[in-house]
Amino acid sequence: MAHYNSYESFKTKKSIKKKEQAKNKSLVKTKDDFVVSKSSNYGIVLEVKYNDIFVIYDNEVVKATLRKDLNKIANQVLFVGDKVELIKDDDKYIVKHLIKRNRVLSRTKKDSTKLDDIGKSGVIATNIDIAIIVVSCKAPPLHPKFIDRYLMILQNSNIPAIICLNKCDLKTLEEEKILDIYRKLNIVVIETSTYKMLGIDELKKYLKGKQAIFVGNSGVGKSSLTNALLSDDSIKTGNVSDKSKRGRHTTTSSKYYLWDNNSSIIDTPGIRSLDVSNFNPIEIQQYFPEFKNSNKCKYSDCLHFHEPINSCFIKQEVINGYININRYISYLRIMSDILNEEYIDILNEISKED
Ligand SMILES: Nc1nc2c(ncn2[C@@H]2O[C@H](COP(=O)(O)OP(=O)(O)O)[C@@H](O)[C@H]2O)c(=O)[nH]1
Ligand SMILES: [Mg+2]
Ligand SMILES: [Zn+2]
Repeated sequence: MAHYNSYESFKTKKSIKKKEQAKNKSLVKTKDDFVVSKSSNYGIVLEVKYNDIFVIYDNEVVKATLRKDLNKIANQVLFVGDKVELIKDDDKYIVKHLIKRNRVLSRTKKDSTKLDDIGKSGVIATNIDIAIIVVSCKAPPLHPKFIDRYLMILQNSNIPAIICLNKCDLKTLEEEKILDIYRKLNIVVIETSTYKMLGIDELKKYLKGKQAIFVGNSGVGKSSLTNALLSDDSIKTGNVSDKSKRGRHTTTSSKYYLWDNNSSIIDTPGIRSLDVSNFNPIEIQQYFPEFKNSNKCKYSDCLHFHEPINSCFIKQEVINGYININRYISYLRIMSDILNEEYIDILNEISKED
């Protein structure tokens, strides 16, 4: 059966990956006493530039370095949003301890709460209370596939997420239709325009008192929204280059801003690819709540992929319109990335039945 073959090849890929991970692990081994479970006196990492760590501490930004005996490069060990304990040595600040992290956002699925697991796993930021998936109208255009991958990665890291459609001054019926899919899944969708200052107060309501992060492709308006929250023009925003309609890189590393008491926002650079290849194929459906009837498929391990239509209840629900076709296409794309198999034939077969 096709789905068994796929699963076997997935397992082989996974064992190669495990070996690579083991290699990375040994690279970043740190002293056991570096991570502590709590501390009442800590600062928050705003930015890490190679070995310079910028920390907001006692209401001011200080520059610190990593404890010498760790013998590590700071940007491999610490990330924006981390809570750190500092000591002062000859007027210089030194990071002595890292406080155990919560809800780590990284480009790939990984247990990055363990320091030694991090390596090159692509940690974006830590201790995130809420993530705002920012998308935009027109430039760059709105594609559900980005939203769906972010939702998966975020849910996997236990980070609550909302969707923010920016550039709503350019909104058409097309965007409305896509957003409806998510509203029906009970995901909060808000609309903003930094040009017309629309929706900013609503956005603030969701972010107040939280350590929040903007994620999304470059050019959607994350830095503009950050500016709007800060109510001054301290960050420079770039223009989308008209030729390609793709965003230009304007923020090169994640940055942390306090915009109100206890309310902070992390602005991230455009993240081109989210790697979902570490996910197990059978678990992907748990990130698609509308696949709730998958127990009605003939095979209990049905991946709703290459299985015949008459044995797969999910495919029938797609054909009957109970499951949105765009969401199913997202699902197929993700599965195709994980299993390294084409999905176009599956779509063709389904559209014949339609
Ligand atoms: N039409 C429109 N353009 C916007 C809006 N917000 C930002 N932009 C433009 O979108 C481009 C990218 O914005 P930027 O904040 O740098 O995006 P980032 O890459 O996600 O940080 C800039 O040219 C902004 O002027 C908006 O609400 N409406
Ligand atoms: Mg930016
Ligand atoms: Zn199925």
